Amino acid sequence: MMGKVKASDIMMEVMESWNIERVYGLPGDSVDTTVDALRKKKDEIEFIQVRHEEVASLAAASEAKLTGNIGVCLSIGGPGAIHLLNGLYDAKMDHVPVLAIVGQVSSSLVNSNFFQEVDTTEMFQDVAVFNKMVQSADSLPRLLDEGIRTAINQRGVAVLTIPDDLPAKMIPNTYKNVTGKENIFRTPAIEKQDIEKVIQLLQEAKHPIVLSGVGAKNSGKELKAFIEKNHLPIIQTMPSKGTIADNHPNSLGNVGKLGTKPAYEAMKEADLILLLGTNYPYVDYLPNKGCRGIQVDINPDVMGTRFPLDIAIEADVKDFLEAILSYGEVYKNDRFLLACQQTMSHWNNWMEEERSRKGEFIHPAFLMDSIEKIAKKDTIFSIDVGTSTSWGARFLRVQPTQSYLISAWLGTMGCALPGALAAKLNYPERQTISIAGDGAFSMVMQDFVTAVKYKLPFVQFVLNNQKLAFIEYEQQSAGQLNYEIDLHDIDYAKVAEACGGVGYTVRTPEELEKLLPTLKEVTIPTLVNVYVADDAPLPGKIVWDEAKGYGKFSVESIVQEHKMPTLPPLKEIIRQFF
Ligand SMILES: Cc1ncc(C[n+]2csc(CCOP(=O)(O)OP(=O)(O)O)c2C)c(N)n1
Ligand SMILES: [Mg+2]
Repeated sequence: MMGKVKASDIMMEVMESWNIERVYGLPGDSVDTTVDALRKKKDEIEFIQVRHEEVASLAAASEAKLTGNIGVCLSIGGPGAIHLLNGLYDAKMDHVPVLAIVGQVSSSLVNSNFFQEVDTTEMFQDVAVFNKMVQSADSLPRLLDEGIRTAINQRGVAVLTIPDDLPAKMIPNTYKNVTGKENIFRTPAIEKQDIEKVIQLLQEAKHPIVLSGVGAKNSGKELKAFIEKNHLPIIQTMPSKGTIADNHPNSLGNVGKLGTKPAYEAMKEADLILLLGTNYPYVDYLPNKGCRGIQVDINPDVMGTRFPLDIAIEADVKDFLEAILSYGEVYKNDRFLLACQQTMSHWNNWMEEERSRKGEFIHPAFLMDSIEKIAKKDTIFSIDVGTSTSWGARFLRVQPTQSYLISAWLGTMGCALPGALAAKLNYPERQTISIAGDGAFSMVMQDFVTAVKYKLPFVQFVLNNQKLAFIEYEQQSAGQLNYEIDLHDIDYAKVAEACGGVGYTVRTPEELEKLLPTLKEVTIPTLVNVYVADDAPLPGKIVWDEAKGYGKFSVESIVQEHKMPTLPPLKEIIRQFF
């Protein structure tokens, strides 16, 4: 006869069968039995205890972004479940799989307005692709397996709400995972005629450009070969930064408000755009009408949603690139690339001036330059939301061997520290550098102690400007008076020390430079409280409507102080080449 086992113990088996190595969470009443099962399995599945459940879900989302595996977080129902929401939205919006295991009051008390009873199924409705409350212990393993599978397949969030009494029940030991990742997820094959149509459009184009996104992240090698062989300029979306080295000769950097002027101009001059694994949303920065469009994406739902297409190919970008590469050099005209490279060299000269700006204060561009100096071949950068997003996007030249972690679509403050925790847990050997503003860091700073507790040595830079600078500029660009953007200062170095880590404070470029060698190899979580200069994060292309609202930072002062108009427009440069 088939034996009986505790439902919570089978849950662990299901998770193991999906190669889940770790759960981020905080124990509590409605998940006590599940936590007890995790305790028994602690050699196989690690429990990372956080101080705020939001950090658990953000770390789980970061783990999924970094590793490609599903991230898992766990919380009690009610207040803990509510805390999870932000990180779950981050996973949803950046299309990565995350499982949230959430407790609930006992089955007999569900729907009785009991203590801490929150209708989690209702609450998670918008965020989850799989969202079920378990009704019987017998169905627990099946639903857990289905949740994980759905989250991976749909690159989204699965929430499994489990009433308190169910995990302790004894159920028949009949669960078998017959699915397995490799068996069920297959990508569509590429049609030869589609590739030939792409080649034809490419050969008809004078100004072709590639915009690559997260869908191309796992095909850096093929993408590099494709753009090099065919003399194509490439622009990368911010979340895919580093797929092609930022300093690759064909790279025009990122596009958009935080992007480069050459990228903006190349978009406007393009007569063919290849969208590879991206659903880039800011249509104002995409090419003008009349430009032809080719999109390759594994998700047919996003085809043509941002830009009218001539060809849509449902495929993995890697398969597409391999297929087109088998035709060899299909585009021989390098004139547009040469023109783009010339504008880029002007831009890079300007960037160089910005990064070497050294004076009384630490300019954020100088800080990024310094961070680049201590970075290693395989560094993981975890970047927060605020002006640090702009400085990182603009000044950190990321390599394909490095990783660049951001909250791209939710854009939530407080994402960098959880990202760094996930980075060090998954890749203990890789150097990890987290960069956050003072506002963003203080949203999650209690979890610096989590890094200390689990011995996760990374460097946390806090860009201390005692304000919400990003919002200050936002208010100015909207022509509003600044209001409630100043932040009371905190001694962040002391915070780090209070947690058992190491804390430094630097106020001048010299102090920073002196500290750099120490930061190269850290064995204890280390925080650097950097008092930064009050610099505006300049857009690559100042759209007039936005610029005219600036008060303190008038267009003129931006242009004069940063010498922007010295950059000759691509339009003029193109004339030399055609
Ligand atoms: C959770 C959350 N709340 C509010 C915002 C809106 N927001 C975006 S950037 C920013 C200011 C960030 O300030 P800080 O971390 O100090 O960085 P700074 O811009 O000063 O460099 C705010 C409030 C957000 N993105 N996320
Ligand atoms: Mg700030």
